[in-house]
Amino acid sequence: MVDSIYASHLRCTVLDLDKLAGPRGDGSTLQELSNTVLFSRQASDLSGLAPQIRVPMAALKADGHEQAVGELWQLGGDVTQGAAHGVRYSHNDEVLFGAIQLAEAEFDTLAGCDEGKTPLQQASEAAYQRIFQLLDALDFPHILRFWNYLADINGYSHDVERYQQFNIGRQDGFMRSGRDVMGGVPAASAVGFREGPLTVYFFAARNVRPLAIENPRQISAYEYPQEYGPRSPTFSRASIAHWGSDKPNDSHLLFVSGTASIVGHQSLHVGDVIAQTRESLANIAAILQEAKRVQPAANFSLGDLCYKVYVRHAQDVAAIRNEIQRIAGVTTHVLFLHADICRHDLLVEIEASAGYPMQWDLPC
Ligand code: 3EB
Repeated sequence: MVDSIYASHLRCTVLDLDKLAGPRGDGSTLQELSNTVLFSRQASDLSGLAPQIRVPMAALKADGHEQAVGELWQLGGDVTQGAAHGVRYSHNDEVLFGAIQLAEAEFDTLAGCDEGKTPLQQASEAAYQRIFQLLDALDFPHILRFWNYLADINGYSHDVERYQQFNIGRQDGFMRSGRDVMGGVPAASAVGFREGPLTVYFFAARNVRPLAIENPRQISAYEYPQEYGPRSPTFSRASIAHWGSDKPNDSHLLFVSGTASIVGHQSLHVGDVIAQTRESLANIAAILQEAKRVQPAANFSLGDLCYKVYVRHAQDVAAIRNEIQRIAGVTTHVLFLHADICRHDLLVEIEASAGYPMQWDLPC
């Protein structure tokens, strides 16, 4: 399945896990599933599988019903797997996929609380420190993309919004690991599920340093004003990595961060999910234009991307899907996930990627 050479050293298959449930074949499926991110609220969906990570979040079908979906990432060439400090990883010579899950209860300690750090803040700081330690040890210095998932992201505890607790811990994790927190920071998304451990997965590269792309329509997140919290979120609007090949779009790996209906630093179209979808896509189009400006060979258009859409209300899926297909094209692949968006006034957030072979085994 993976003999073809691809510049990004990655390929992805999106699988309907309900189709895989039941008796399994000869074990080759099992092995292939080892780099899989599972989106499912049922732990039982895992029985017999050996995934890297399960995000306790449901995927959604077009009719709004829940679905269990797997995102299987395959690395080309010789792959090494391992675990260190709770970070599970697999890598080839160029690219590393890693994941960590930390229960906040583990950090409900007197020592941490003495420092005035909430358990979520400590878990976030620890997750990032452990990830950077691993990347330093294995010599994968360049982060391509982080995905962050945390429980009750819009909730409050210790008088601080939980997304802000995460932001403080993440930024401290970066700083304590000697990483920049402005400018060339990694692309990312951060969204919420109902309950479960802090979950972070990521890709890093050994030899290729990605370019961080910002969006001229938006203030950089790391420069958001104080009204959004004491510490800014540490992410760029997209990252683009170039491995060199004759086919430009095949050799640029593009990860667009979670993108919402924000212009400047303000949420727009509060209460209108269609207008928020349109604004988010206008932001992604601006990011693609900016990517092309700084890297002229990276000539992506909206129709070239695969999308992951975080939806606050399951009943909005059909309308959002229609709007995306109207703007980006009817053949566009979109995976919907039922999530809380980090600002309470946002109903939808859209991320995207391109530049690697994708096999889509879902109906839409
Ligand atoms: C925004 O633009 C919407 O904290 O890592 C998008 C992508 C958002 C990443 C993060 C947050 C993050 O501010 C929220």
